[in-house]
Amino acid sequence: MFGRHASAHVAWALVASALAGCLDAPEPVQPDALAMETLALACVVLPACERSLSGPGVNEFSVAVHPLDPDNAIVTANDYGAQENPALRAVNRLWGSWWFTKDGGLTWTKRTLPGMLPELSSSLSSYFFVGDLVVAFGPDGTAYVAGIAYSIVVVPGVAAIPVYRNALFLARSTDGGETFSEPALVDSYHTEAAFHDKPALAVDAEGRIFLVWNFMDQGQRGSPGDQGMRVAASEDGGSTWRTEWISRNDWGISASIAVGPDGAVNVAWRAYEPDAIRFSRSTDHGRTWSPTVEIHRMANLPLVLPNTSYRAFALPTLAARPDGMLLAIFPDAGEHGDSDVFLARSRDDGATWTLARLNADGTRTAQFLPTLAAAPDGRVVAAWLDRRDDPSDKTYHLYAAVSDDGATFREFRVTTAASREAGDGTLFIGDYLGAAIGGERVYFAWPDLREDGKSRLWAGALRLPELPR
Ligand SMILES: [Ca+2]
Repeated sequence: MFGRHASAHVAWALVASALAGCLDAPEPVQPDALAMETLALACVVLPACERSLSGPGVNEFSVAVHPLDPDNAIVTANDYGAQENPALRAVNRLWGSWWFTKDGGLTWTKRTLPGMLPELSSSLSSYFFVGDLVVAFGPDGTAYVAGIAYSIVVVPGVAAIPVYRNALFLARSTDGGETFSEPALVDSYHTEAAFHDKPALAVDAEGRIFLVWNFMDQGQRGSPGDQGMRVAASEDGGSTWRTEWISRNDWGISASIAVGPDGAVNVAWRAYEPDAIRFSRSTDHGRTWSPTVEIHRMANLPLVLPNTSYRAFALPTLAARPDGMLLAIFPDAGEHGDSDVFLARSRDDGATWTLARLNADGTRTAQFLPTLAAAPDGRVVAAWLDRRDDPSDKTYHLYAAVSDDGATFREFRVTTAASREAGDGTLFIGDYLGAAIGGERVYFAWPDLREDGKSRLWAGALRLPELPR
């Protein structure tokens, strides 16, 4: 999601949170009976369970696993670490990179999207910033990476009128992430008023590609209410797209897609008016969408967590089990007002949801940036950043929880060392992290501050049979 370079949009989000809190402040949610036990996991005996993959300035991770080769996984990220390089800083570029492994997470290789250096021609060359990369595999093992590209440019001959340029793009890989095709633009706008943000990407069992994002138009071009969640669907590998609204006149952000066992496309997102997690569903491959369902009305969780300077958006991740159960994970203020991780489950295609707190610690520390992944056999793994081990509520570990049935979870700590306290007041650790399951492996990618208080990409893989049972 846009980071430090879109302050106006961040301000929107802040204002939205504050307004929603004033107008409608529901009671903190009460957990239902979700069985949970906390167990220790000896990460040190699993050689691929934590690896530092980057220098500082890398954040916002997406993970996908090859459906036919669980040793092959791809992680994507905002590679703001490019600013550590004086040559790249000179051309004022913030770009995106990906890392791939073909040995189950023991070794990773980094590649950067084309177009970062202006002299290297690419469809992205005319943009200054690339971000919010998201990765997914299709059923045949083709990998896709999508993201947003944007810039403010001055049109020659039209004085100094800035034109906001913003696009969604998609690239594909047929070699497990070693190379990606030239990115193709899926949708683009040239106006100060419109902005695409935070795409989600999914491929169904027939190879159809779905890209969902939040479209914002501040009203100079279209009607004041011309914003909401949009979907682009492709049935030919990304050559052509059909674009529809999922919701309109709906101020939201950060969609998550889960294709169900029946082929239905399920989408959840964070809405701001009112402050809620919302849901819609398509049973015709993205052509039409159900009326919006509210999964959960948010309590008053501050955007910036106490005791640290980094923001932690309350964003949902959606997953579908093979029995049709839908699960949505997101943080919210718990019984004591601190941040907790909640899991909402639906057994009726998203019509109704039951809510439970997932983290089972007895502290009042923050649990935040949760994500969720479901395996074809029905197992579910959740992961989040967790400060329970630091009584001062400043440093965090990566925690995870595994379930066979979506109802009974066993939580455990993944990392062997805590993050350090954030190095400075401007730290941006990203708005989300990643997890994905393939075969017997679950991969995680998270922002880690343990080395020097700066955020780096760490990734790891665990074998599902070795997780607590
Ligand atoms: Ca908490």
